[in-house]
Amino acid sequence: MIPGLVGTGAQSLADPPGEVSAKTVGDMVSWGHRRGAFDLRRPLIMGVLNVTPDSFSDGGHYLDPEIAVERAAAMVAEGAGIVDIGGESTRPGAVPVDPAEEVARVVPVVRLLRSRLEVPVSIDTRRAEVARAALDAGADIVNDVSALRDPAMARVVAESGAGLVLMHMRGTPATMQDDPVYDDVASDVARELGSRLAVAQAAGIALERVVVDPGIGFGKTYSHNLELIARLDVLARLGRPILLGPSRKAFLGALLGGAPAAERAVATAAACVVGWLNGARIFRVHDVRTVWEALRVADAIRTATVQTA
Ligand code: HH2
Repeated sequence: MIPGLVGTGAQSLADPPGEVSAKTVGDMVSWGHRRGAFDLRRPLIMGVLNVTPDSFSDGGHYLDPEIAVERAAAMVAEGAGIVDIGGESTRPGAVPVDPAEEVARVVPVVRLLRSRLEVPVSIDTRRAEVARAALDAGADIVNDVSALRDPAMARVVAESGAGLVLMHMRGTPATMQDDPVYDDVASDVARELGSRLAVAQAAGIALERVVVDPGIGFGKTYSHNLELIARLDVLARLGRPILLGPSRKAFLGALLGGAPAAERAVATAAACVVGWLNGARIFRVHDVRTVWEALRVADAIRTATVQTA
């Protein structure tokens, strides 16, 4: 971690698209949260810990808080710098979970994890009351796949000083894969995320604490997902670090001729490496060791190129 934060945040939405300025690049190598800031000059891995019965690739594995915290410790040992705890599946077609049930799933895990490990914890939720309960139990970051759609969420984040992930999604998990259409997927996603950044800023959330995420698989066709990873430079113009979550998702299975979710780790690593080369800084993944190894090599090669160029 590096002390202090740099810069003030996003380019204005009125700014013409163009090169990312040197100042903006400075803004994109740090991400503040409740207990410090991440140094994003190196790839940062967010390990996925789903405490749900029905998540698409690991549902039902970590319902017992002791087992969940063991899994968190293993991911930290493998290279995770954040553990992301989720109590509601947002897979395509998922039915919303009652907020009280979501709180009952996540809070004991956040509390136990916080008592055992130093690693920053994010809470993956769309609901302000779940975020508040998790922050009270010791979480540091709110990962909101609906980008502040709950009207009370922005205040919870602003008041707590939590870090925030603003993810792009069209519609809801129940409907998002019903024929998603964009004029230009990269520009449309960037513009829509830009307006959510403005909402965050208007609510008093310091932009140094916010990162943006194109929402791989959330209201996107397989080719939209590929194009978004290929064109992350368009998203980078928002001036905030980019988080990428391709982990084990269906577009990878399709590319591999129908490989099941548990056999998509190398494909996930490939997507993360290209994402890193294209400007993503934080990677939300299940297969931490595989992705960490791939990013370690990619980063070493990229750094060598920069030094000898
Ligand atoms: N993807 C999922 C959940 N949360 N958060 C961010 N910021 N970015 C993502 O791409 C993202 C996310 C879906 O994956 P998973 O948690 O493994 O599945 P499920 O929603 O079925 O629990």
